[in-house]
Amino acid sequence: NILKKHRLLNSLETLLASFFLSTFIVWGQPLEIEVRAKAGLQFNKVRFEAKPGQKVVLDVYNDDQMAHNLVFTKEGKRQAVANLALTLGEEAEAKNWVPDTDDVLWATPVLKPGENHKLKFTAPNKSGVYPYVCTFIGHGFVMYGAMYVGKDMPEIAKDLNVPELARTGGVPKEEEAIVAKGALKNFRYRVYEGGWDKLPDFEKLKPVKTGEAKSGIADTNFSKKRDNFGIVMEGELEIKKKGKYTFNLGSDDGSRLLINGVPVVVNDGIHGVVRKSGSTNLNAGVNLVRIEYFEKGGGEHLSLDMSGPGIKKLQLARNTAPKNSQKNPYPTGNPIIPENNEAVMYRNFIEGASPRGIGVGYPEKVNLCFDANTMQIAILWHGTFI
Ligand SMILES: [Cu+2]
Repeated sequence: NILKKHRLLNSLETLLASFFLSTFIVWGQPLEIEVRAKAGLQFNKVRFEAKPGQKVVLDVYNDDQMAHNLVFTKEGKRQAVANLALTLGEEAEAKNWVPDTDDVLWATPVLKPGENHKLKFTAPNKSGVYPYVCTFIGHGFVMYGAMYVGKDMPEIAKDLNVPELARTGGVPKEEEAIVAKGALKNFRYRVYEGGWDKLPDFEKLKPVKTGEAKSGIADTNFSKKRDNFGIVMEGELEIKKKGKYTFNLGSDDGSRLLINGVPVVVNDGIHGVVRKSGSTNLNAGVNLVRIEYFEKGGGEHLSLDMSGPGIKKLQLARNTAPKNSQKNPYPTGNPIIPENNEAVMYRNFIEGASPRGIGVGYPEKVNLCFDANTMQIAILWHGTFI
């Protein structure tokens, strides 16, 4: 009996010690939280807890193919801020879709596909539920979450501070999330100059510029010249699940993808945009990715994405023409890019919109109704199309 009591006291002591220790750690260090914007207008993390006055580092990644931001608002102001963002009009882009109001607490810039931003702030001293929302063109209707400060989170199925999809279990699970942080780690590039008709042996040439890119995303803009150049980009891809992975490589002109030194996709020669794909088995752990690219004259393009166990479509290149080309590579007026033109249109009376409503359903189960009278998005919802 005495022994039992002693054991009980011991475990109680351990419990108390770990409690004080964890409390100390929580107060002493900033809270680091990762939030990723996913396809289908969702944040992978829709809620988290913080202590009043705690320092928070929110690591925001955009894994999607369209732009997003993340804006914290005062309590109960999520919808008001999201609606106000829609009235920004021409100023929207310059203001990162963040409206001028005291209701906004902290905000990231608009993040393009593959971009990352660390948002640092101190949680309010006042306990409460502080919403966060993407205010980029109409996403605010469905793309949001909440920070619980000094407050317990209710059961998720009953939490009205998270989107309906999250309440019903539709949020992508963590293990389904993209593996590599900001795509490729230790990402380095070397830029070469020369007019080739196919990929040269870059190892025998001297680069005109070398550098490291924190974005971890392949980009033809590493070169200042727009013609007669080549780029070699190398980075580490962390794979969580062993298995077969497929890579799609598109380029104008030639390109080549090597993984662990072995060519997986060869798309060489002078041509317009040509896409080729290849598959390879990868082991869990760090794999070395090397992208070789060259452009002689005319248009230029480089795109690369991968899919495989737990990865739906991870973008490893910017998929864009360079900054100084005429076309804006990112959506500015259109909230959703239909993949493979699979969007479904519905043109009839839609409840909640004027008779001139146009309904569009997208493959990611995101639907919107555009009101042609007011030239605005009238409704945006997740789930089944009309
Ligand atoms: Cu968004």
